[in-house]
Amino acid sequence: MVNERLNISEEVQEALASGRPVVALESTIVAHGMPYPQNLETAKHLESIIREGGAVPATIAVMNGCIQVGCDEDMLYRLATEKGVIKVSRRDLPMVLASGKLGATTVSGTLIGADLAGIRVFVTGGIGGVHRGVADSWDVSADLPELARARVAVVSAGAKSILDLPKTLESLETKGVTVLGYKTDFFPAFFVPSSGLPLVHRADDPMTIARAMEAKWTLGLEGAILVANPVPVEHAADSNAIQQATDAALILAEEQGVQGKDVTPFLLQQVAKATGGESLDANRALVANNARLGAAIAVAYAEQIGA
Ligand code: PSU
Ligand code: MN
Repeated sequence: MVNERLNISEEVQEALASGRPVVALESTIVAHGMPYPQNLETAKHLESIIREGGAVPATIAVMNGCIQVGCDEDMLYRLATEKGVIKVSRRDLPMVLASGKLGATTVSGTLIGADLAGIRVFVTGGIGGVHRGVADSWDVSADLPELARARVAVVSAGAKSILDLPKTLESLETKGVTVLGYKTDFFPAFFVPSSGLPLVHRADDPMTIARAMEAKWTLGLEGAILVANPVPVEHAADSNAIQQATDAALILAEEQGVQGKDVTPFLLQQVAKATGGESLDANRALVANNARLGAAIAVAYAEQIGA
C-alpha cells in the first residue's frame, strides 16, 4: 500500500508481505505512562518477548510527518526521553503529522496505524474508557470509537478503576466491540485480576481468539476484539491501596482543574506516586503478560488465515 503519511519499517513490511505474525505496540505508555528509565526498559522488554513468541514487534508513533510503524532503538529512546512528546489520538493526528513533531500514539492512535498497516494484533496495558463523573465532564476516551472501527485484536489487562468500568463495558457493547475474557469470566481491573463485573464471552486459548477474529472480519464486520487478560495474581497490587490512591487522585484532579487529554496521564502519575513502586511493578508485569499472549494470538491468527 502506498501512503505517504505511513512509514512502515523494512522488517515489519517484509513480515506483513510474507504473512508472518506481527504485533503492534503503543507509544503513549512509553512517553506518558511510565517514568524513565523503566519506560525504555519496558518498551525493549516487550519487543523481545514478542520476538521470543515468534512474532515481529511494531511500536507505533508519529514522527517526521508520518505514522511510524516499527520503531528502532533510537526512536524508542527519543520517545522515552524527550520532553514535550505529544499525546496523539485521532483528533490530534492531522496537526502533529503536518508539524513534523514527535508524537506518542494512544490506543486510539495506535489502532489507526495498525489498521492502515494491516497489523491485526495490538498489545497494550490498559485501554481508555468512560470516566467516572462522565455526567458532568462528558469525558469518554477516543479509544472507544476507535475500537468500534479498527479491525485489530487488542490485548489489555482490562481498564483501571480511574474509569467507570460498568459504563465502559456498556459503551463497548453499544459499539459492538467483542470483549473476550482470557481464562476468566470477569472483566479485569488492570492492577487487580477482576473487577467483579461478569463478561459474556471467554476464551481459554489463542486459537479460539484467532478463530473469532477470522470470523468477525471475514464477515466484513468492522471493529476490534478486545482480549481482557488479567494480571497474574502473583503480580497483582493491593486492591485497597489502589482504590484509595485512585479516589485521592480524582479529588486532586478536580481541585487542580485538570482537563481533556491531561486527565488520564495525571491520574496515572498520582496513583503511581501514592502506591510507590508497587503499581509500577504490577504495570510492567501485566504488559509483559499481555505481550506473551499477543504474540501467541498473532501466531495463531497467521496459521488460521494461512490455512
Ligand atoms: N490507561 C492505562 N495506561 C495508559 C493509558 C490508559 O492504564 O498508559 C493511556 C493509553 O495510551 C490510552 C490513553 O489509549 O491513556 C487514553 O487516554 P484518554 O483517557 O485521554 O483517552
Ligand atoms: Mn478524555
